[in-house]
Amino acid sequence: MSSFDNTPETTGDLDLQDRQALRRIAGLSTELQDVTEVEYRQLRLEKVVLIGVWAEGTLEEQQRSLAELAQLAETAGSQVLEVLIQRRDRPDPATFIGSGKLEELRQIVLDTEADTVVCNGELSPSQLSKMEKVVKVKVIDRTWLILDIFAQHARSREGKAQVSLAQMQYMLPRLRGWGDALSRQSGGIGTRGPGETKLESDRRRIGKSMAKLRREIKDMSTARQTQRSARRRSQIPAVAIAGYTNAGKSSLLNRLTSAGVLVENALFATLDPTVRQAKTPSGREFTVADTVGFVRDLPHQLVEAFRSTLEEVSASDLILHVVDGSDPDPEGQIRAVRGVLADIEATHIPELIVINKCDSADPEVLDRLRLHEKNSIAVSALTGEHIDELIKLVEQQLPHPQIDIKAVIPYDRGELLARVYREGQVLSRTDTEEGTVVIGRVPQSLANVLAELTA
Ligand SMILES: Nc1nc2c(ncn2[C@@H]2O[C@H](COP(=O)(O)OP(=O)(O)OP(=O)(O)O)[C@@H](O)[C@H]2O)c(=O)[nH]1
Ligand SMILES: [Mg+2]
Repeated sequence: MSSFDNTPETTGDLDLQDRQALRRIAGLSTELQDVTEVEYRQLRLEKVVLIGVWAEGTLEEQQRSLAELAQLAETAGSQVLEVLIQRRDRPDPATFIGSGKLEELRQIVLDTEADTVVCNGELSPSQLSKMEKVVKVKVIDRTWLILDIFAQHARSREGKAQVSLAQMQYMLPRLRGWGDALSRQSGGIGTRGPGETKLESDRRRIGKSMAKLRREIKDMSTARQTQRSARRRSQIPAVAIAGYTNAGKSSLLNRLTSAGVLVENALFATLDPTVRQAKTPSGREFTVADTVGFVRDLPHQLVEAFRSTLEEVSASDLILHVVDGSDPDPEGQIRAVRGVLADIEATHIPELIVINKCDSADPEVLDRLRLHEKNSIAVSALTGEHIDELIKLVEQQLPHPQIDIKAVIPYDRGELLARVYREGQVLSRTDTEEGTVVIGRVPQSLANVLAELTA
């Protein structure tokens, strides 16, 4: 009997062991060698065994967490062969799972012919290398797995640079472990003397590459910043779509603006931000941005590296926080997303919870969510259900123009009247002999222009 707590009874309902059901994507691998000469550990994730330590929470939570790890592994292009949980008070500081269990893991790796073990957590370099010494195949952690998916999905120059930066940040403190593993592979060369020298030069090289990447990312984000400040000057409100990965953010952008952006049943399909123009039914302009999805314990290296991209969220006027209502743990999604929003200093921005996938969600779950989240609405980006109501809510919650005005706009200044409609709120309008008398509220910049007419 295996002393792992993963007898079929405990994980059977996870469906993870049903190998036939798992998708296999061949030929995907990290392609970042052009960015730096640093030797990346090539991740040709193919046949993997997942392992988690169940230290806290319920078994159900642990199973969900491993189910998500399996989804991440599949997204990275691997085939999940086996999922194991070890019950422990806490992960072993030396070897993650107990050292006795490592031998069992080795046996499972041999039996299944796995080539990689993925640990559910972020492991220290020494934990990883100690595990590798026993199981004798590559051992990676959840953080590196997510970084690998980002590397595969990065399309734009900016996205690629951001991912490289995050990967280097992850690697920098781990170079020693890496060096050991490499020298072990190359046949027992002493890890001290020459190893230290290589370590020093690797560190220096990575440090330099990181500085270069930071500069590049800064330059590349300038264009977007310029656009953003132009919008800000003209006071066009910015709405940002944020939320858990695969919640339906891109689908919602498409619904709201017919943007035609990529929608995929995959984690982290979107990495690059898309900003589109939209209009409220009464004609007020605003922009909507779709950007990278979040996940539980999103690697902090990624949050750091994607900071300029995430400014689409942290510099917005209203956040549409999309949550997948059909997920087994939507509240957990909301918590995880709010954690990242706090990291990027976006908690002061008004937040409207958009409970998506109402077409396939359990009505009781929808009721529960609506009860706890007062400012929320259940919609379906897929069928379009309740999207009109959502747009009305967005209109109500866009920042209101500040200045009360009463202006007489001459008939030959029609463009000004159009701006009042576009940028502000018209409360009343009367056509008189001198022109159109408008009472309303507008942003300061427009109020200044109108002041001359009012005088
Ligand atoms: N049933 C249902 N499925 C939906 C709905 N909205 C989106 N989906 C599906 O959910 C999956 C993810 O949709 P996306 O719009 O790509 O999700 P995303 O949040 O942009 O995902 P990432 O960019 O990967 O973080 C796709 O398979 C969509 O077809 C919905 O309202 N109902
Ligand atoms: Mg998307």
